[in-house]
Amino acid sequence: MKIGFLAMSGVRAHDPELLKLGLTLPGFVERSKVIASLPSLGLLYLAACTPAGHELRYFEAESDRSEPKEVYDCDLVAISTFSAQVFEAYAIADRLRAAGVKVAMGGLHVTVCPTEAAKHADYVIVGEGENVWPMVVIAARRNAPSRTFDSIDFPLVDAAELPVPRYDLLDDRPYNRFTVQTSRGCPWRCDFCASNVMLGRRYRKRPVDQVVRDIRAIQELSPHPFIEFADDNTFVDKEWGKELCRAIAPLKIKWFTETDITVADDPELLELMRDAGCRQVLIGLESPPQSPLQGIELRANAKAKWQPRYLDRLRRIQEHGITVNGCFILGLDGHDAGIFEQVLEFALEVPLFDVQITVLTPFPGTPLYERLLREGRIIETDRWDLCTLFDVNYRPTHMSAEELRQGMRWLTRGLYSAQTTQRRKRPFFQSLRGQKIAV
Ligand code: B12
Ligand code: SF4
Repeated sequence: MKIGFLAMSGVRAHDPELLKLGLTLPGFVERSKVIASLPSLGLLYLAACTPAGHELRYFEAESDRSEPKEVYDCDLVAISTFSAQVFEAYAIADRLRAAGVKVAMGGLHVTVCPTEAAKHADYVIVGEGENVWPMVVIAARRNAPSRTFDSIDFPLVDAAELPVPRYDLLDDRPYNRFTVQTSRGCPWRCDFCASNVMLGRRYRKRPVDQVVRDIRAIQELSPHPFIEFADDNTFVDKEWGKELCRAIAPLKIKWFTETDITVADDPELLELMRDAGCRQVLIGLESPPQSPLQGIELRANAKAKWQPRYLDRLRRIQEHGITVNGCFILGLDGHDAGIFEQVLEFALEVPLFDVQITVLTPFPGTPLYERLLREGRIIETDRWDLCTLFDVNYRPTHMSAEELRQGMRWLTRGLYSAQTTQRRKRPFFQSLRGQKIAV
């Protein structure tokens, strides 16, 4: 069979004023350009797990979000879904099926909404795909009737047995960054989190030599790649993290990852990260004031416990020559209209090299979504296209939805103007003078 893997990249947002701001503010535009061009790691893993004897092609949806016409030459097309793009994905799936192409859909969104997805796909896959995908390919080849496959009925994906993702299928597309996974899942459980933790399997780390193997495979295609680790939380296990840094240091790559703030508690780890090429860590701080953090991490109230030492921990990371991208969620329960100024002040006080602001987003399948639904606080149900992290679709507790939208725009202007961006970034560069690090 000819099998196509169709990725739907790019960023999504609906708020017209925010979009307008995004097109003009320097800090905002830089990050959007960087992330908009990441390939789909999930699909590259599936390609690597495809039984032999099939012809494989990787496609990106066009910039107008339509499917490239070559995809109609395939017998089976795999589509990966996030909530924000799922309606676009369903429309493409409907067109492909009408033309006689079989469609398989998986990913974070259909994992939590499989019944909805079954109206648009021949095969729906719940959870991690690697062990299920070969059965889907066999089903398609036999023309087996439509069905849903649940990864829970298959062995747990062994993190030590993952193949090299088929980066080679990316051909000579102009990607400026590549993704690699060093771990899957996260031991914490924040009520709003819609990351890989949604796939329902436990936290697993990969053997470091296999991470090295995957990076080397990328270097064969692109000698000086910038790597984004597509992990939920890389440095949960500090000793394994040190092993990882020692192993990747000789590869001379630059990389970025997502981790929690406890990474700051181990100076030896920070040194090893810097020497191994870590340029930035993205950390979910969520809220400068502590009380809105109470209870949002459901296992040990970890986020509220970490908050009192935010300032010194963030400074320590940046003093080690690693920039921090601090993420804040606006509109948590308890946030009032003062939160926008508090975030701006905090970002300048650290000062944070990069900042990401998003609005609280009830992704389907999360405890947050269930709670807001119960409390009658979702404004429009089933509007998955609004799950962009930038569009407000719920009623906050201490301000109106409109105040939250306005505040988001105000803070966007405040944080990303040329002047504030310079105030946030310059101290980092100044502190590097005399040190051996180049960013
Ligand atoms: C890299 C990334 C991107 C890349 C995606 C590139 C691409 N073409 O896929 C870019 C930068 C484009 C991106 C964009 C967006 N992203 Co993003 N992104 C991530 C990130 C950091 C890593 C994802 C990843 O690579 N995971 C690793 C792979 C191996 O896992 P996976 O994709 O889930 O695939 C596995 C299974 O799901 C399954 N599977 C997946 N697809 C399929 C298909 C079939 C047929 C089968 C059988 C199985 C299967 O098998 C795979 C292997 O086990 C995550 C955060 C995180 N740490 O996870 C956020 C994340 C996925 N993004 C998120 C969001 C919100 C967005 C945006 C809406 C942001 C915006 N406003 O624009 C857009 C979405 C628009 C779009 N184009 O889809 C949310 C999604 C939440 C949700 N449930 O929908 C996440 C979880 C971040 C977060 N915590 O909020 N993102
Ligand atoms: S620490 Fe991050 S990845 Fe882990 S559950 Fe919380 S938000 Fe999700």
